[in-house]
Amino acid sequence: MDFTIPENLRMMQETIRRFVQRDLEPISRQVEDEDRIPEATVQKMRDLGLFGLAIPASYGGLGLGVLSECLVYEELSKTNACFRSRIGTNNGIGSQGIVIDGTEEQRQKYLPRLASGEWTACFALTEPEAGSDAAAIRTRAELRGDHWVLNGKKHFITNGDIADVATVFAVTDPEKRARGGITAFIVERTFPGYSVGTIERKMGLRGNHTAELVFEDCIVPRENVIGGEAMIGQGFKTAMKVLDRGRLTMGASAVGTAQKLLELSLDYAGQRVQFGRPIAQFQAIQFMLADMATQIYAARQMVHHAAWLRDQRGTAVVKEAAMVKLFCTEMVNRVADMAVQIHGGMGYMKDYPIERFYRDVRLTRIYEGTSEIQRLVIARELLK
Ligand code: COS
Repeated sequence: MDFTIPENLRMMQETIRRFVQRDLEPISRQVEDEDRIPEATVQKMRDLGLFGLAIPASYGGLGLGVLSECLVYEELSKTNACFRSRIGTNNGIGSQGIVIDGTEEQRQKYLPRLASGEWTACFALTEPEAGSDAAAIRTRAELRGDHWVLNGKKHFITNGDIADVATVFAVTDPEKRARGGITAFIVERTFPGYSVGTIERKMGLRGNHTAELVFEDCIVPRENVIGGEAMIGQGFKTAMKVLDRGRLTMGASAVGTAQKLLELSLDYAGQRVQFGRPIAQFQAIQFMLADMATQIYAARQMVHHAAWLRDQRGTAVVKEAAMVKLFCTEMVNRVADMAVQIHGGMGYMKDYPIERFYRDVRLTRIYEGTSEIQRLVIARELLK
C-alpha cells in the first residue's frame, strides 16, 4: 500500500490552498454580508478552471479523477461554503447527467460552456412533494409533435436563480415512475415557459442561492432528452448515478471545513486566557481538540480510499459513497459544535467565522440525500 498523494496532485492542492488564502478568505465576510460573490472573484475561479474540474478534458474541462477532485474540494471548503457551492453544480449534479449519460452531441454542445464557467448549470429534481422520495415527483413531460412540453415546479434548486441550463427530471409515464417512467431533460433558461420563482431564504450558505424553477408549458426540443430517445424513461437512474458521485465530493468538503474548524480552535485555545492560563492547557479543551482531530483523520482516509476506489473501478461505488456522505457530514457537524464550545461566547458572535460554519454545515446532513437516505442506501446494499 502506498498512501502518498502524487506530486502533481500535491501541487494542485497547493495552488488551491493559496487561492483560498489570498483571494477567497479575505472576502468571506463581505460575501456573507452582501449575500453575493463579486463577479471579479467568479472570474478568477473561471481562470483557474474550477468550473470544469470534473468535466473531461476533451470537452474543455480539467478532467480530474474523483480523488483529485476531492482534494480540490477539501481545500476549497476551508473558507465560506458559497464558493464551493458556486462551482459545485457545474462540476457535479448540474453537468454529470450529461457527462455520464448524455449523447455525444449533447456533450459537445453543453459541456465546454459549463467547463469554462461561461454557463452555470443546476440540477432540478426536488419538488415540494418529493424530497427524499425522489420517485414521487409530479412535474410532467408530454411529447407533442417534435417537442416535449413540461409542466411543474421544482424547489430548493442550488444556483437555480443564475443557471443558464438545468437538468430537469419529469414524469413521462406515471405508471412506471422510477422504473421506466421518469426522464431527464436538458432545459435552457431561454426555452419558452421556463421561469425562476421565489429565491428561498435559508439559515446559512449566504452568497449562494437556492430557487424555485417553474415550468409552464415549457417547450423542450426532442433532442434534449439526456441520452436521446433510447433513454426516455431512464432518468431516475441517471439521477441516482449523479448523486452517487456527488456524495464523495460532499465528504471531501466536510473534511476540509472540519480541518479549518480544528485550526481555528487550536489558535483560539492557544491565545484565550482564563484562570491565568491559555485554555489549551485545560484537559476539557484538549479532549475536544483530540476528538476533532481523530474524527477528521478517520473521515479523510475514508474519502481518499473511496475516491481512489471509484477511480480504479471507473463506476459508481454506491455503498462506499453513501458511507462517506453519512460519516463525513455527521462528523463535520460534531466538529463544528465542539468548535463553538471551545470558542465559548465568541463562537456565537458574528465577528468570528465559527457561527457561520456552524450554520452552513447543518445543510450537509440534508442536501444531496439526507443522512437517513444514506443509511437506507447502505443497508440496501448490505442486504442485497
Ligand atoms: N445507480 C443506478 N441505478 C439505481 C441506483 C444507483 N445508485 N439506485 C437505484 N437505481 C435504480 C434501481 O436499480 C431501480 O431500477 P431497476 O428496477 O431497473 O433495477 C430504480 O433505480 C428505482 O430504484 P429504487 O427501487 O431503489 O427506488 P426508490 O424509489 O425506492 O428510491 C432512493 C431509492 C431512496 C435511494 C431514492 O429515492 C433517493 O436517492 N432519494 C434521495 C434523493 C436525494 O438525494 N435528493 C436530494 C436532492 S437532489 S440534490
